[in-house]
Amino acid sequence: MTTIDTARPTNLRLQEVFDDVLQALLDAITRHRVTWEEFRVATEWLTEAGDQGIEIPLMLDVFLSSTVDDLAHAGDGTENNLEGPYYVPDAPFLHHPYVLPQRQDEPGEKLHFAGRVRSTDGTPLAGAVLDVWQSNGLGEYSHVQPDLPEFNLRGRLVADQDGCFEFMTVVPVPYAIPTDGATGRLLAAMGREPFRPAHIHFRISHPDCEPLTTQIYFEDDPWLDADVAGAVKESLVTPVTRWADAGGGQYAGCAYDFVLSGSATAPSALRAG
Ligand code: MBD
Ligand code: FE
Repeated sequence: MTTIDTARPTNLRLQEVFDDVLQALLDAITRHRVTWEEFRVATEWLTEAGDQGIEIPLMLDVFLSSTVDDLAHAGDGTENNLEGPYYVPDAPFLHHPYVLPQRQDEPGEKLHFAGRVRSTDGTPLAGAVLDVWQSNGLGEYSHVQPDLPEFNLRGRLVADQDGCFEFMTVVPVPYAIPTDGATGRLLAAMGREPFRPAHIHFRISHPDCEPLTTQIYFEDDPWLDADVAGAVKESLVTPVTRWADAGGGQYAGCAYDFVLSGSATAPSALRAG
C-alpha cells in the first residue's frame, strides 16, 4: 500500500515576515486607491528592473539594505556599512608599496590612505587582509562601466606586523545612480537626487576576528546628509588633508583606523605555527 504524503514543510519565519510585507503593500494600495493603470506601470517597472541584471540589487541597496545593515551591527568595533552592489570577489593581491590598479591617465586627484587594523582589545592585527574597491574620479566602477579595465581601483592588501597599511589611489567623487536604469528612472520620477557621497569600500578580515564590511566617507562632501542610500554613519567620515608633493603639485591624504570585533588574543587554530 502506498501513502501519499501531503504534508508540506512550512517555513514559519518566512510566513510571518512575508505576511507583514504583503499586508504593508496591500494597505498602501488601498490607502492610495491605486488604479489598474498605475498597477500596470509598476508591473512594467519591475519587469524592466528584472531584465537589467544589476538593477534589482541596486534598487534594494538604495531603498532597503541600510536598514538590514543597521540591524546586523554587532560588537563594538568599527561600524559596518553596506557592501553595495559592486563588490567583485577575488580582486588581485597587490604588492607593496600598495597602489590600487589604475590606468596611466587615471582621472582625479591622487589620494594617500593610511591606517591601522586592530581588534577591540587593542591588539594590532598583523596580516589583516583589506579588500578595497571604489569608483574612479568620474564616479564609475570597473566591472560596471564596460570600458574600464578589469579590477580598476580594486585590490587586496595586507596589513604589516603592526597592523598598519597604506595605499595610493585617487579621490573618489560623489556617485550618481545611473539615470537610465529602472532605479534611476524611479528616483527621477519622484524628484529625488540620485547621489551617494564619495566613498571607498573595505572588506577587512583576520583569522581571529569577525570580518568587517564598511565604507569610508570624506568630510565636507555635499551629499553626506543626503545619501540616496541613507547609509552614511558619522563614525565613518574622515577628514582629507592636502599635502605638497615633491614636484610642486599636491595630493590628498586621509587616515582611518579600523577595529574588528572578536579577540585577537583568543587561542585560534589558524594562528598556530
Ligand atoms: C553604490 O556604489 C553603493 O556603494 C551602494 C551602497 C548603493 C549604490 C551604489
Ligand atoms: Fe559604492
